[in-house]
Amino acid sequence: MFDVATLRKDFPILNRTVNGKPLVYFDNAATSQTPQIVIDAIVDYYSMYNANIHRGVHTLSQEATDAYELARKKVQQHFNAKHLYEVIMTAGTTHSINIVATGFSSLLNQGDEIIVSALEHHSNIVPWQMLCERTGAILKVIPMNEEGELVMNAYDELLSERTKLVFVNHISNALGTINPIEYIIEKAHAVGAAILIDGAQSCPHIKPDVQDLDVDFYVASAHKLCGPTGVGVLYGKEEWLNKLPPYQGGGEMIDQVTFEKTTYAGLPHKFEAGTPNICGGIAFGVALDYMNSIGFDAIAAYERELLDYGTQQLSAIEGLKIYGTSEQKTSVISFNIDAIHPYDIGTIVDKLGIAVRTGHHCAQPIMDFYKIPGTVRASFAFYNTKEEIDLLVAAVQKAKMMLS
Ligand code: C6P
Repeated sequence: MFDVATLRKDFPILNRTVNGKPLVYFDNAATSQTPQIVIDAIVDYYSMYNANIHRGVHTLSQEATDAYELARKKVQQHFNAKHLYEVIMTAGTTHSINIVATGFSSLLNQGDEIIVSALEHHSNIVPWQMLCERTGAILKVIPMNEEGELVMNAYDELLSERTKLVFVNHISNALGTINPIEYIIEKAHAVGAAILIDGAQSCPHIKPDVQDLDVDFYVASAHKLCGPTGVGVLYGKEEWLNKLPPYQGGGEMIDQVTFEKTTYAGLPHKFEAGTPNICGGIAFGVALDYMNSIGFDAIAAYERELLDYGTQQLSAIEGLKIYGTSEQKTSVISFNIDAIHPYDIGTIVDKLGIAVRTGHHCAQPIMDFYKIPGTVRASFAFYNTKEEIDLLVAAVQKAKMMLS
């Protein structure tokens, strides 16, 4: 039974005030809040078994190693990866993408083509541009339409035997559009291209099944789904991870080291040089357990209600324009009012205790498409309520009055 009032009690931060008002946290697409059970796991790690992993025979190191590897197992189960060693623990989505983009330097030739989409976050644009600079590959872009959807027949036309890689986000961070990734994956494979899906924004709302999707790489960050910052996942199919060279050299990623030659460890350690974010990894596993205990179907259904209510209420404000109006979208509302600058609205609603993100949301090409400097973005999570949306609507109305 999904009960938002009960769930809210899991999040201590939701009890605080900001500028003398109860906090209304609508910046969930930037980072989600942390339930007590995840905070407890972090405290427990540093209080009871803080030690380096995979290295020591002592009890603390064994306990930390077991807890960290259990977290990897939870990630494997959550994403339904076929093998445990296909789960690379990383510092987050950006790190995961860079491992793949750097690795492909040795697999691409001049004139090969890479396809990204117009809806990407800078994390899924810049590493591929850098890859093109290194290899002479050419970047192609799937265009978007006014509703903030990708134009699929244009994608079909971009694909050819020259296409080696396709990179698309599952859900757009700036607009909330859910992209048709099943179609995108199938078409990429039909021309023999590898495909990476950026799941940074989908993972808080959807439980992806990487085997069912038949995706080559899927990446995500723990902090978007109730986990800590600085930890994330790179899922890769075994065959692709074996083809890619290591990203960084260092401890734990080796088999044998001599000054003449070094051989590398197998998967997943080949991509995990140095001491990882041990505590973060363990807490990531706990966060996944927490989200799964609520259930992603229940989360998606409730967030859809919030999205529909928020869209209806905000649309009623005269002069307010919502960017991203696809039927297939998640609980993100990006908007502007007349010519008022989004920062000004964001600053006023913050004075009323409401946290939204303003600006280009690390997705400047989307802002260029709409010819705007940025938007106000309210992004809802399963612990938000319709009453909080009412407070946002009132605050935006007030901001409009003050700034018009
Ligand atoms: N988007 C937002 O406010 P990191 O920072 O590595 O955890 O995630 C990067 C990233 C990659 N792809 C997408 C689709 C994203 O949304 C993000 C992070 C946040 O929209 C912070 S910029």
